[in-house]
Amino acid sequence: MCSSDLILAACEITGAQAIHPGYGFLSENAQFVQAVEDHGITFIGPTAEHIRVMGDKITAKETMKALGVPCVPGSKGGVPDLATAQRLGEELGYPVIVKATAGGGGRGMKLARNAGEMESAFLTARSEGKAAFGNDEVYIEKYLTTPRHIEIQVFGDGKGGAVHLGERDCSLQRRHQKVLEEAPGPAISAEERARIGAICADAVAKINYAGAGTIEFLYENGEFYFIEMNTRLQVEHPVTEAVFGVDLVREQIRVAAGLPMSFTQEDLQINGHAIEVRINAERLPNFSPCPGRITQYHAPGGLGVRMDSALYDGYVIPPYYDSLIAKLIVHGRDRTEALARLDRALGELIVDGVDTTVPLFRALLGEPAVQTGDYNIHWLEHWLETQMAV
Ligand code: MV4
Repeated sequence: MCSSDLILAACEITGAQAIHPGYGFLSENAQFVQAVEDHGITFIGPTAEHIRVMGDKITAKETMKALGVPCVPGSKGGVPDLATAQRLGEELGYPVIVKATAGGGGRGMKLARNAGEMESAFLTARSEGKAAFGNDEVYIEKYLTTPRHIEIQVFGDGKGGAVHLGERDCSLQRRHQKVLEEAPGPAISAEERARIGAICADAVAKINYAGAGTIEFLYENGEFYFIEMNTRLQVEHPVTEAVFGVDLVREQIRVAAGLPMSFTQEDLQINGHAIEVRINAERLPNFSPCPGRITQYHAPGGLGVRMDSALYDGYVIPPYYDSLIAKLIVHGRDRTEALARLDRALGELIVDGVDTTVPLFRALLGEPAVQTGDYNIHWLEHWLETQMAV
């Protein structure tokens, strides 16, 4: 039996009425959700159909565009052959990026900086899509050179009602793994937030979306460009919970139970600033996984400090999963206060026995670009390269 069959069997044996999928494994698996639906069990999240539409990046983009969401200029749907790809490259102007429709999160993407690179980018994206996802369909977009990654949190009641809970700036990434996330975005004004937030809430309301969702954008020169939608609650949702003072998991369960959301758009006001750092059991500078036994653990605390972790003295981090072992979320009246709390909380934290990414965050807090929020999606990888050189 596969894991989804085992989970359905467990529901039958225990009489569980609903499944909360978390944010990994099966949370965006349309087949699993279809099986849950077919068994008359409630999936705490969107329908299998919504997951399917957003899982295919071409249909996701077409859907969002039709709903009035601003998208990256690019091909209309899939690109069938190299000649079409080359024509699009000329039309859009290089650089362009070729993306596998079944990819996402950075997988199956190839950059073509000029016409000479198109053939290899097109063929590689197509064969990677085929090999990794069994789908060789690709699409092409204008490549944005120095954007931020800004994602809008949305929440739908499944009956045509929806709200947005502002944005998170998740630009600090390494190899498509987020390292630090914050809300609100340091570069986003209240007017921009209200405008793009309303567009997103309106879009998911029109498709009767149920539960938590994240609409991902690249943000450059004051413009938002849709790239993907995640149909799950995300790892970094606590920064949104902190600044809006809401429990998103509670809302997910309410909506799944057929209850209304416990707030309206007007109720949702941003209070202060929140930052999350992902503490991974990894050895710097290569970020190689570092599983093993925790010999000493002490969590930070106090006002505005949330430590989401299952660690304890003696806990053994297994080597089978990803290396995220804790999320430290700090909240302050403003960004400066949140940064100060982060610094203090990292100083209190003790995780002994394995290497962690804590020293990375201590170093990052000393960087002017981090202190001012003046970074983009490439800043961290550039910075790490300069650090290696010292
Ligand atoms: C892009 C892009 C530039 N232009 N699309 C990477 C992950 C996937 N979600 C989309 N990604 C990108 N798409 C266009 N048209 C640059 C990236 C990208 C990126 C995006 C967000 C955060 C970090 C990133 C790191 C490298 C590339």
